[in-house]
Amino acid sequence: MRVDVLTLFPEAFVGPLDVSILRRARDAGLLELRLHDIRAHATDRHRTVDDYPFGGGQGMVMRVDVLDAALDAVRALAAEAGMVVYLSPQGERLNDTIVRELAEMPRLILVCGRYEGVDERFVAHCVDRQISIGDYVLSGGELPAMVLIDAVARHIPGALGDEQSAADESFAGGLLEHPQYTRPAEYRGWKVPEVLLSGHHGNVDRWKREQRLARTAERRPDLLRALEGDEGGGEQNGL
Ligand code: 9D3
Repeated sequence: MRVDVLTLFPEAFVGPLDVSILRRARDAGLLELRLHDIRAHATDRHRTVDDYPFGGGQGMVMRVDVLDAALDAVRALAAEAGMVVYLSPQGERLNDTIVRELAEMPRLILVCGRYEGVDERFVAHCVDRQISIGDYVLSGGELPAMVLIDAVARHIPGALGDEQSAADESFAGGLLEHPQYTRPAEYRGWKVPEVLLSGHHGNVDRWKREQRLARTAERRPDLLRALEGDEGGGEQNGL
C-alpha cells in the first residue's frame, strides 16, 4: 500500500512511524509512506496557505487553490488514483470497520488540516472520505493521520505476525481483553490470581471468559449490546 500525506508539518511524522511494526512494514516494502509539505504549493512570496473566513468568524481557513494544487501534484506521483481522506473533526468516527475498508485500498492520500480547517470547496470537490478519531479537540489532522496509518498498516497482509493478527480479529468481535500477568508471581505482596498458576486449563479458560464479560459490562456496555443483536458474535469470541 502507498500512503501520501499532505501536511504543513511533515516533520511531525518522523518518529512515530519509524518504529516497530510501521518500520518493519516500510522496510519490507509493504507500506510506502510519502510526506508532502502543502506550503510548497503556495504561490505568493509569503507562501500563504490560509486566509480569513468569508462571513467572519474566528481563526483562519486553508485555501482551496493551494490545497488543490498540492493534491494534483501528489496524485501525479503514482499511477493509482488513491482514496483522498481528509482528517476532520466533522468526519465519521474511525472504527475497526473503516480501518479494514481503508486497508483494502492500493493507495491512500491523507490530507491534514490546521487552523480552523479547510475551505469547504476542497472537501466538496476533492475529498472522498472525512474521518475523525473521536470527540475531543486536537490541534490538527497530523496525529489523527498517524493513528489511521498505524491502524491500517496492521491489516496489510504480512505486516504482522500471525499471533497479533489473531488477537486483532478477536477485538473486532467486540469484547475487551482479560487482564494479563507475568513473572514474578508475587511482587510487594501483589499476587497474580491463583487460578492462572493452577495449570488447570478448563478453569483458566472459564476465568478469562468471565473477566472479559465482566469488564466489558462494566466499562463498555455498548459493546455487549452490539453483540446481543449479532448471531455470530458469541462464536467469534469463543463464548
Ligand atoms: C471553533 C472550534 N474549532 C477549534 C476549537 C474547531 C476545530 C478546528 C480544527 C477543532 C479542531 C481542529 C483541528 N482538528 C483536526 O484537524 C482533527 C481532529 C480533532 O480535532 N479531533 C478528532 N479527530 C480529528 S481529525 C482532524
